[in-house]
Amino acid sequence: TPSPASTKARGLLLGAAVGDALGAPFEGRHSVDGAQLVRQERSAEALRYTDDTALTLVLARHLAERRGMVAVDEDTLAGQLAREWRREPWRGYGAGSREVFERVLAGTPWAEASKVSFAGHGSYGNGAAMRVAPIALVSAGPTHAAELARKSAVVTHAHRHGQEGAALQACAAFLALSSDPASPLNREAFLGRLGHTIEHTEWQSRLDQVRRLIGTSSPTFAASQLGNDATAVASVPLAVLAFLQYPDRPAEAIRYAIRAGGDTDTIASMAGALTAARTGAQAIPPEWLARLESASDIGDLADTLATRTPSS
Ligand code: 8NA
Ligand code: MG
Ligand code: MG
Ligand code: MG
Repeated sequence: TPSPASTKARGLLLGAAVGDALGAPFEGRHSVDGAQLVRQERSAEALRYTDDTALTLVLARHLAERRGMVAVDEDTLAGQLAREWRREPWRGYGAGSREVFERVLAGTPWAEASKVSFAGHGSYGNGAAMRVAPIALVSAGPTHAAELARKSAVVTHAHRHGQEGAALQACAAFLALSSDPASPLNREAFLGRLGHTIEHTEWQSRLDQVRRLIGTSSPTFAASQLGNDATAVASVPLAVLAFLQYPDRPAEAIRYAIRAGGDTDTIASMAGALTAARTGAQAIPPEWLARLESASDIGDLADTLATRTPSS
């Protein structure tokens, strides 16, 4: 039998992948009705993941390879992310990220390449947050998770909000991973800890909105308040809310995120990572995992990372 750490690490990675793959067909829809989602859930077709999972796996392998070293090496990571995009460019990448990867592959240092997009402002898309969950597996605490997340984000997302979104998701993933699924999640303490780690005022007010929305059963109403697009500020808070609505039921958290519409694959991926990091992979519907592309390799990678000890 797998160790509890391994089960949770598998939950984190497989939850991210299955949320991405289930949400992908609906990306960009205003909202998703229950019947459409049920059809997708009951189909026998393979569940194909997108850029979210592809880059999450790059970061996970990066962390696994760096056992005994500084956890995140920006130069190495930038090249690895860019080469993954070149290997499978059809996975549905954001325009800003594609631009950065092109420049990195052409030899421009990431620090320069990441600043070119969006008229020199850098990206505040959710592309750094969508791939960040594995950071939680090598972090010593929530503050450390946020620090490592920012390091992993900056190689593609020069804008502060792109980095803070990654810090928030990594911190949430750390707290979910270290929470005991045998006792009810203390939502107030969870949000308090997130607010303590992510100090930027814009993000503080998003977390306050999340707190007020707990218990809101309508995902479309939650999306109208928090946003559901491909920017970090308008997607990571909704993923955290989906987790807080259903901290013990990965399938329900993923469904909530998808029914909210918008950037469905990314928000469901982030929500799936959080929820299944808390519950462990056994709480993900086995029929979903049976359809998931590369599920066995993803599980193996999670096992490797589960034995990785925190480092700097
Ligand atoms: P990105 O850097 O292109 O950012 C995503 C989007 O955020 C951009 O397309 C812009 O709309 C917006 N944005 C980011 N920074 C700025 C800025 N400085 N000024 C104005 N607008 C800005 O790519 P990324 O890797 O951060 O994005 C990840 C997303 O792309 C995920 O959803 C992923 O699944 C993929 N994707 C998204 C969609 C969608 O939302 N419909 C479609 C295909 C792919
Ligand atoms: Mg995607
Ligand atoms: Mg997306
Ligand atoms: Mg295997």
